[in-house]
Amino acid sequence: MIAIAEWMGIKRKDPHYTLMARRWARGFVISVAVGVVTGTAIAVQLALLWPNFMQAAGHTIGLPMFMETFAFFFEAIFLGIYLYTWDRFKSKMKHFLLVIPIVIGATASAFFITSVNAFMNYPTGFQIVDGVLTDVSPLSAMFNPATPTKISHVIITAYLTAAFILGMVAALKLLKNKGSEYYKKALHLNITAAAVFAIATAVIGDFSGKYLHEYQPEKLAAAEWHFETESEAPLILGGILTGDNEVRFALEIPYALSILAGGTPDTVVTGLNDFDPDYLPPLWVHYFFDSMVFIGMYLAAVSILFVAAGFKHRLNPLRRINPMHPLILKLIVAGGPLSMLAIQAGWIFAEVGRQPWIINGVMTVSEGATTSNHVDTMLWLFIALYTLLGVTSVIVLRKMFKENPVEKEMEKRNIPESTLN
Ligand code: HEB
Repeated sequence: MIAIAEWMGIKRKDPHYTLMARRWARGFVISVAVGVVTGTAIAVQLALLWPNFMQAAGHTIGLPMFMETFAFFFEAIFLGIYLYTWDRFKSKMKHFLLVIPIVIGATASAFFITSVNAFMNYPTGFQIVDGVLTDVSPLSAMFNPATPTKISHVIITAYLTAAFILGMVAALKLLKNKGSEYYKKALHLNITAAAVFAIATAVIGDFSGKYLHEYQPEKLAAAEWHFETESEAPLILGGILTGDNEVRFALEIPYALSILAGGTPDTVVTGLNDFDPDYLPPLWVHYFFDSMVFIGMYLAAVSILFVAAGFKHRLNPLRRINPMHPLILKLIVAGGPLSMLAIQAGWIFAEVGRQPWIINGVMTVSEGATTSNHVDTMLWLFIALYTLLGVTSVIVLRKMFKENPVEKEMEKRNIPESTLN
């Protein structure tokens, strides 16, 4: 979003967009800094809590893990240069070029680290001889069947969330101060981007479903409480499961599970009854899958409504809706926290849905974990660390933007409140 805003500022010669890029970049620095600390915490966790996992899989996934660190440094170095060279170039385009490596670095970071998670879900690129992983091919471990859908779903939903968070801020400001042109443009830019990302999310989410059908059918069956192997399988939304595996109070969308799995209603979806009951994930993942999909639909509906209402063509049935109506603004505000919840729900579904495995079919979570007696101490320490980080980042971000509001910064930089002629 920073890159798009800076680009718009140059193309439209509109200092409002340039100011957005400046301000968002400052907030971004804080989240990158938090990312450094949590990234280090994860490295410590991997070594201390998952020694057997790291020993078994370290050779196979060492490459993307190292590449992730490399991508991070790439991003961080250019972010430093970017921040300090705003007014140093005669041509604004030159400064814009510096944001490209930041986008590449941040996205590559997500790419590499998610490929490690893809490997845990569908491990390839090695042989097991006497219980030891040998004949390692790091590249085929990295590019396993889970990689394409996982990486694209993670990256696009991260973009979607960023656009909604920034859109939420703009909508909140507009609810207070209806006239602000800066925030109207910020809202428009973010929610238009969000509509594009939301459609892409739905398309890729559909591919993720097809991936599960082919490679992790037990995860899909658990998500959908699908017990009998059959075609024309319905998608089950919400509901509760009774003691004898009867689904109650759910909304059923006929054929939708078969279509999600294979694209046609006659796709046969394997049911839970046909898997080894010792290796099935807990069935409560259903709620997490549902929440994610529901939020995905919500975000798509709200952002598409906003964009559609903006087209004033006489054939557009939504043209009479004011996209800046307080109700629409409030729906957008809700989209901010909801998108974050969807990310959490998606991860909980993907990870718990792989249980009891840490490396699918190769090593269980209990085999991968440490046998040390101090896991509970570690838990408290990490909770303390994450709480501290969470609280400080909120304080720092609030202070940063409260002390230097848009109006003040526009005055300081001689940017007019309106740039529309
Ligand atoms: Fe999601 C995950 C689908 C939306 C975030 N997803 C996921 C999965 C699936 C899906 C199937 C699993 C995969 C695996 O495991 O491999 N989604 C989906 C759909 C939808 C969605 C269909 C609707 C559109 N998501 C969504 C949203 C979000 C998300 C909205 C946010 C914002 N997800 C997610 C995550 C995850 C998921 C983060 C984890 C990772 C992976 O990929 O796995």
